[in-house]
Amino acid sequence: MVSKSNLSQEAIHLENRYGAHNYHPLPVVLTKGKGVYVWDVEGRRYFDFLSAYSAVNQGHCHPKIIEALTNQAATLTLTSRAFYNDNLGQYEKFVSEFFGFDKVLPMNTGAEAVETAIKLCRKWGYEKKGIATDQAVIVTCKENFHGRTTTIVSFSNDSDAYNHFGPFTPGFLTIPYNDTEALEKALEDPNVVGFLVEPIQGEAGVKVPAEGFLTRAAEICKHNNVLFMADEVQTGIARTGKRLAVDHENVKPDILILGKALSGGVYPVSAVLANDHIMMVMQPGQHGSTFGGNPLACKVAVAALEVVRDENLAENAEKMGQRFRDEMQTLQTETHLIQQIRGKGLLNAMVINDTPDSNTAWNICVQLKENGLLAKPTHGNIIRFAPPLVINEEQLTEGVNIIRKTISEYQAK
Ligand code: IF1
Repeated sequence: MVSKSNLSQEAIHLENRYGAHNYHPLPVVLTKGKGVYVWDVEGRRYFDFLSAYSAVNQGHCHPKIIEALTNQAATLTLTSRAFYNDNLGQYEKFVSEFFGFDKVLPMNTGAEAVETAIKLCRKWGYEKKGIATDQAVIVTCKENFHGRTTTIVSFSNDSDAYNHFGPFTPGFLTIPYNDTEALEKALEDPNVVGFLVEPIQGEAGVKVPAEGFLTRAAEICKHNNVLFMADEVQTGIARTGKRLAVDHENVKPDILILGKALSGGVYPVSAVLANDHIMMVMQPGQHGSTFGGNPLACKVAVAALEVVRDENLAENAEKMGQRFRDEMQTLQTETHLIQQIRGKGLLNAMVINDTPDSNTAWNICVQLKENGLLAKPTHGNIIRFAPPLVINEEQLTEGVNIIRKTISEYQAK
C-alpha cells in the first residue's frame, strides 16, 4: 500500500517510466475536480486557473453535462456514420442554430477540426473559386497555434512544434499577426483560398489584436473571394466574454472551428460550421472519422452549450475578466515583476518582467501551486490565467489574493 504522502511520487514515477515524455507538467497530481476547484492526491485543494487550456469553461464535472454523459453512455455510445442515429440530427440542428450557420461537420479534437477546415477550404477553392488543382494557398499568422498534426505544424514558426517532423505540407503562406496590410498584400496572389486565424492568439501568450483587426481582415477576405476561417477552439464557447471572440466585432467567419469547451472538457468534441455554399462541396466518402458525431458526443455537447446559455457564462466571463485585469493592473503598479497584463474575458495573461528563456514564470507558477492556485506559463515569461467561466466574485477575490501573496513572496526572495 503506497502511503498517502508518496501517492504523488508514485503517480509521477509511473508517468515518467511508462509515458512518452512529450509534456513537462507542474509537480502536482490531481485526482478530483468540481467547479473551479481541483484536488491533488494528498487532499489539497487548488483553484484551476488553466481550465485544461480552456476546455473546462463550464467548471469541472458540471452535473448537467455529467448527467447527459452517463445517461447516454448507458444507452448508445457509437454507431459510426455508416448508419443514422437519433441524436446526431438534433445536435447538428442545435449547434448550427446556436452559432448561426447552415451546417456543421462533427469531428473530435481541435486539430481534426482545423484539418477539416483546411480540406473544406481547399476543396471550395478548386470547385467554387476555380483555382488550379493543387495550387491552393492558405494564409496563416506567425506565432499561430492550431494543433499538432504534420500539416498544421507545417505552417508553425515554433521550432519545438515542427523541428524534425518534416517533410511538410505545402500551400501555406505566413504573415505577421494583427497586420491587415500584410494580409492585403498576401491576397494579391489569386491562388489564396483562405485565411486561418485565431481571434486572440492563445499559445503565443494571449496576444489580443488591435480593435477592428478582425473586421478589416474579414472585409479584405470578402473583397478577394477568400474564406475567413476563425479558429475558436480556445477563444470560443464564451471564454473571452462573448459566445465567440469574433462576436466582439460582430464578424461572421465563413468557416468556424470549435473544440475544447464544446464538450465542457468531458469528452473530445470538435466541430466545423459553414453555410451550404461552402459545406456542400464535401460529398459522401470524401471526409469523416470513426467517432465524429457519435451519440455520446452529441448529448454532451448539447448539454455543454445549454450550460453556457442558461448560466450566462459569457456575461460572467466579461464581468469577472474585467475585475481580474483591474486587480492585476493594480498589482502591476506595486511590483517590478509584472511587465504587462492583457486579455479579454477570462482569457488573460501576465507578462513577467524577465527574459523569455528565464524560468521566473515557471518558478512563480510553482509558488502559486504551493499557495493553492494552478496556472502554467505559455512561452517563456508569460503566465496564462484562465479559470472556469463559472467562477464567482468570492472565488475570484480569493484567487487574486493568492496571486498577490505569491508575487509579494517571490519579490521578497
Ligand atoms: C498541447 C493552448 C496549445 C488551440 C487552438 C487548435 C488546437 C488548440 C487555438 C488543437 C489546442 C491545446 C493543445 C495542448 C495545449 C493547448 C494549447 F494554447 F491551448 F495552450 F498547445 F497552444 N486551435 N490547444 O489552442 O486542439 O487538437 O489539442 O484538441 O498540444 O499541448 P486539440
